[in-house]
Amino acid sequence: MTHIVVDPVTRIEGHLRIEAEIDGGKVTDAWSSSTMFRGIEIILQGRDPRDAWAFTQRICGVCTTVHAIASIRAVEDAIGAVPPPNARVLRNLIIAAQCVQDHVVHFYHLHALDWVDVVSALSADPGETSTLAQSISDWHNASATYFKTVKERLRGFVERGQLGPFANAYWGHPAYKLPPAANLMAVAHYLEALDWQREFIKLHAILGGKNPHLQSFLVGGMATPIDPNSQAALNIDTIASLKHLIAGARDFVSRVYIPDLLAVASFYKDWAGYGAGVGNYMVYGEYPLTDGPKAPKFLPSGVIRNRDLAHVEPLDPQKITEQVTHSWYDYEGGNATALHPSKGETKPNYTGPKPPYERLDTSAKYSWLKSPRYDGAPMEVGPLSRMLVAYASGHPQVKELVDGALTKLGVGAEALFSTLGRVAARGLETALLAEKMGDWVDELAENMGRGELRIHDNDKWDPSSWPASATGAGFHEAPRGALGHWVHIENGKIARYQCIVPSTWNAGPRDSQGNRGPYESALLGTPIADPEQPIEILRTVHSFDPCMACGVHVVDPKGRELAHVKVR
Ligand code: NFE
Repeated sequence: MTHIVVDPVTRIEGHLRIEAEIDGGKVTDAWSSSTMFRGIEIILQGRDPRDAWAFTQRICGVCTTVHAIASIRAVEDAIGAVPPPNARVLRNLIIAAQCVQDHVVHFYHLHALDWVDVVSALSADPGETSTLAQSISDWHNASATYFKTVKERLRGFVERGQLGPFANAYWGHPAYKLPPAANLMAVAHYLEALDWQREFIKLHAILGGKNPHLQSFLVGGMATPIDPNSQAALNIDTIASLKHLIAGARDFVSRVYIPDLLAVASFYKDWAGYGAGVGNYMVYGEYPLTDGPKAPKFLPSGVIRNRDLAHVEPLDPQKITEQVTHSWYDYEGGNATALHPSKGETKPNYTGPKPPYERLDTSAKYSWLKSPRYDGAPMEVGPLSRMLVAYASGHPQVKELVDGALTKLGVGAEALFSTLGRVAARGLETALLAEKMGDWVDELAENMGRGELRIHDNDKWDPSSWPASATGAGFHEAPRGALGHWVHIENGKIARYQCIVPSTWNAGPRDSQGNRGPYESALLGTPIADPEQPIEILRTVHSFDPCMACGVHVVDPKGRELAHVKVR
């Protein structure tokens, strides 16, 4: 038996440590630990709830926007504000753009190098790469000359020793299966995707002033004026710009990302047999299609247990709890307690070893993440959960996309419960949203056309219109999954604030019953060819798209450093 430590896991946001037992060439047990602390809930106490979004949005620069959205929804729920249709549409566009850009960046820049051997690309024949590229897509950059240029550019990086993001990987590892021609194609698209994502996210600059950390959110609506006759407002020119950017996204996703995804997946079909995890999937739902708290959503909410696609349970947020049995926090009522987030507590108490340390004591507390549970059970959240709940709920576009991909890969629906399924679901969701965004731009244009220019519910802006004591919850589907913020307001000020972020659901430690979290479960059975180079662990962990930054904020309310963690 070998005990291995991967710390820090790179090509993620934030600080994650994985420890695993390897026996007989397979992972037999695993532990997931976030090694930094988030204190944003503490920072928010006593502040104006209308400002909370600006603080919470800073939880993360990768899933920028998401904590702002969850925050304004939580406060709106507490005070009874209902954003007008334009605010809903603008938010849907901002949320979908975030998801599309984030998923493309994840596939190419955070995850592809687990599957694509960059060094092997140097031995590719550009003519072969051109033939391959043209066989899977009609994307314009596909000539032998183009791929020759990319190869030379790559060789230049290597010869000058400027490998940058390509440095220190497990190049040449036997688990890499793509032929050199496919590796070169993927490297070319890695570089193209860098340019593409920078261009596409201008959509956020148009609707939010900048990216990351958009500035146009407002409790009760949005702060972006709409007026077809004003150059100082969102107008007809804006509609044209949005349409242009969305058309570019559809083009890149359908002609580069999806063909690459299917091509790469076809070499790694064995990964449809690894990485399933807890088999429970939870979705809050996203993209309200009408206004008000009961609005139907483009992606439905629901819970699937034990991989049973025949049953989607309605979601009941009252069943959500967090435990700290294995987390560096204390609960007043004792550490075996499970607290609903509306009653949640954030009392950090680091009892782990002094860093740097060889090994965590996983029988005790071992992570800064809490263990969220739904009805007592661990839940996977994210694109796979969203696609599964939509698929099992009979969502026509999702069914078409999922069935199409399964047929192309020649695998059955059970392949979805895997590392490969997670990667594929993210791509399919990107295609779905790039397509759907056009409808919201049309809705915005129609609203402008008929003089519906409202962007804000002013009735609830003044705190004197609020009850003295109010509680609310804001739910959102962030790129990495179900995100919830819970707020309690007393006399116009925040008395309690709790966030449960997607990566907490997925990367959290064992609970009081000893049940593993989703990462920990997903790693069981993963084959490890070489414990010194555990690329297979990275494949499964990266397939969730970890973001520990959502779990990191190392200052207390006075701005002092609370903990300094040095990772070996
Ligand atoms: Ni910081 Fe995030 C997303 C949130 S964490 S990336 O998506 O919320 O899982």
